[in-house]
Amino acid sequence: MKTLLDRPAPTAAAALTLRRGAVRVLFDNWTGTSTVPSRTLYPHQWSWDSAFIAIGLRHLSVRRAQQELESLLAGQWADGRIPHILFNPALPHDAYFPSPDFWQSSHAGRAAGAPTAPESSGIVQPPVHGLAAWLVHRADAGASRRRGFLARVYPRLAAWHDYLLTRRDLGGGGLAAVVHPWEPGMDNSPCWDRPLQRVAPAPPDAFHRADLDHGHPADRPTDLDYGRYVRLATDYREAGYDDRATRHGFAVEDPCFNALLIVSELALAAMARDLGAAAEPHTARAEELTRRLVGRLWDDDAGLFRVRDLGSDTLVDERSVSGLIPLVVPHLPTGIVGRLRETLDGPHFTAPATRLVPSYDLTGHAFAPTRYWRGPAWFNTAWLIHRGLSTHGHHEEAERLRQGFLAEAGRSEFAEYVDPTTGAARGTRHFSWTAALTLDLLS
Ligand code: 9WN
Repeated sequence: MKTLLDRPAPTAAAALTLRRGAVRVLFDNWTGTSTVPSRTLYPHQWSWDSAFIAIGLRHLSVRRAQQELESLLAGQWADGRIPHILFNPALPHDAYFPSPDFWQSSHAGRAAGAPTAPESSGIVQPPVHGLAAWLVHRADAGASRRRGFLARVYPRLAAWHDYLLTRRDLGGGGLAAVVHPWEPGMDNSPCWDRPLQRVAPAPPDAFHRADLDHGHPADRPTDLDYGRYVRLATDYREAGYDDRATRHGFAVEDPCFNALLIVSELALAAMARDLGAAAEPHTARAEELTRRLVGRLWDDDAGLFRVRDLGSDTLVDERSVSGLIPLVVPHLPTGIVGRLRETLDGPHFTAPATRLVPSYDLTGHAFAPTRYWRGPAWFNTAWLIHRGLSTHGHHEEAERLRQGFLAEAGRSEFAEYVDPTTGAARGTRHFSWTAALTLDLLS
């Protein structure tokens, strides 16, 4: 019997239509200096979105891809952090919540070295930027060298990693911690439920959710989630975004975040080599981080990496796609690669209606097929797992995932995510990283 898994790769004509559609999304969402994730739901510049977008843009215009990353780096704080949002000053404050009035980066963040402009949030997102910058450089290394691209971005990216590995080593175990559910980029993952129980939510009348003007409430986090997001961000802001002074109500070590740090650290090694600088400190750091990742987060019985809750210093008993993304780390022990592949193909992550990977365990108690990071399948995580499978030589599986990605991206009009049980498109459409990573997988 033929199954969905046997669907053929797109024909040349279908690939051309897909490519045109993806290019259109990226043109429409380009502001002149960077790309918004979505014109409606996310009208500013987001950190890890820009990294994924640059990876796709390099196939259209290397210059534009460089600009995407460099406009983000222009918002870097003196302590090295790259904020998760840079705000477009031309938009009204109620275009997105929380707005610059809430974050107050240019006043409250002064001590941590926030620039006076652009206004930004004070939290961060996963460090995909090193990888993105290296891929953008390699797309046209000659032009990149002539323009001094690496020479400009390398020190900034090195400062970013230094921030994460010093100020954010809150567990003292050599991994970077995240201090807000927005930081790992998987906002309402069930992995945060337990640690978030310790956080008293801000009262509902303390904020107005602009996301519900554009997104369906069933697809989005709940008001209770938002109450906790607001409380945590307010506490951080009130402590001047100082990681030492803040009593972080939420602090976890996330596998995806740290895996991306390792991959980006290896990209810094490659950049250093290209610039005639020493690569060894970066490769040594990547090796050490890989050891720490395995030592602190690997769960051999479950066959995936777990989140470590620093509040109780225990692993969280939930299976999330975040725990599969370390496949992207090149020097992972072979036994772990094998176990991750089994988990990917097993009942927790084999989605019946798509070849993508659900964000959360299909059999898990909190699985919700349409609610954001509690089940839906996302395209950036599929791209990372595709990269991981290819890195470890699993080319057939990588190709199946690539075909699934392209089929779903086209069918869903470049949706933000899809319901893994039906394949229905959810969230916003014409979402930039879905389009950008489509271009990358078509190239
Ligand atoms: C909060 C922009 C971002 C992504 C995140 C995704 C979502 C924001 C929100 O959108 O988060 O940062 O308002 O829900 O969870 O991964 O970077 O696309």
